[in-house]
Amino acid sequence: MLIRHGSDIRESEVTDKALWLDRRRFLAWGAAGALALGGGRAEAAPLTAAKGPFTLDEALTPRKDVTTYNNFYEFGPDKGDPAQLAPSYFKPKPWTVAVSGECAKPGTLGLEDLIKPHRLEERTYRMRCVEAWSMVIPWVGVPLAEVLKRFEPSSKAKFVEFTTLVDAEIFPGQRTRLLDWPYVEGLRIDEAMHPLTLLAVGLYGETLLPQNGAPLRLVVPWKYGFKGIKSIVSIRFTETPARTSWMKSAPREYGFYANVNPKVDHPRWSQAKERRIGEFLKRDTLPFNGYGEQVASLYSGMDLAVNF
Ligand SMILES: Nc1nc2c(c(=O)[nH]1)N[C@H]1C(S)=C(S)[C@@H](COP(=O)(O)O)O[C@H]1N2
Ligand SMILES: [Mo]
Repeated sequence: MLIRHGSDIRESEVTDKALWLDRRRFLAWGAAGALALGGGRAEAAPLTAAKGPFTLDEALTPRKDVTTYNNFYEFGPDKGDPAQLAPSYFKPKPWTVAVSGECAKPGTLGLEDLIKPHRLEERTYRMRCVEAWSMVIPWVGVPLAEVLKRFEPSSKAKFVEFTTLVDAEIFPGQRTRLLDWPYVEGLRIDEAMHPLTLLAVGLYGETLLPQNGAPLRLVVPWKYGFKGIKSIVSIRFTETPARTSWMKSAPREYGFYANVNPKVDHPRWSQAKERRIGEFLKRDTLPFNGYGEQVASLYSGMDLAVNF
């Protein structure tokens, strides 16, 4: 995050702006009819979800902030880029997810088939970005563990790797080399199977907007936000940890575990405090983002300053 390679980026932003204006004119003709498909929408559609466990006693971050202040480098490096560019670029399309690797029942499933066997839950979680700001977001989704179990991971499945779609037609940021696309993230298998880990399809009672990772994204509330990979098309069970995009981009700054930790500073800033979006005074950063009771045991015996 906050990595800009100077002239390179500025030039592409100029190009994008021109394309974007063109694209808006073009879309005025054809967008409306395409919105009914399930695989990612430019507009949110209502979802029915039961109240799940792990709710929070903290004020929700307004929907307006959750949907306009985003990190999604596939649309560009600035917080406003995703919400500004998504309506004209991101097109609804049939969405499939390939599940592969160390499991007995690999397969490629449509979004509906992946999610429909499960009961949608609403889960309100804190989200802490590594950049030291945070939100409280009412997600809608299914526990990742329930979905993964259907594919019968083998004893060799020690890790899970997730990949975002590559398609520069709908993700204009992928025309730049801001990151080494595709965006890749990973979890250890016990983290992936933890009951807090959510595969989200919505927020605030509606399907995800593109800027929040439509149609399917990961939410791991005790880790920094960059672990919550958006617009997932591949889930792979592996023996070794994924080489994640942020580790490739800045290995000394972003580790594989990325557990929220007030005692381990980012090399370029402190992690002791955070700014809750919409609040004026800073808050103390909570170990594991306040989920220590549920997850600290996953890391017993590990040095969290080394495994950051
Ligand atoms: N594919 C992809 N996923 C991503 C990102 C990204 O740039 N690309 N940014 C991450 C970061 S840094 C954060 S903080 C969260 C932000 O999620 P939100 O915009 O829905 O709040 O998404 C994460 N997932
Ligand atoms: Mo982030």
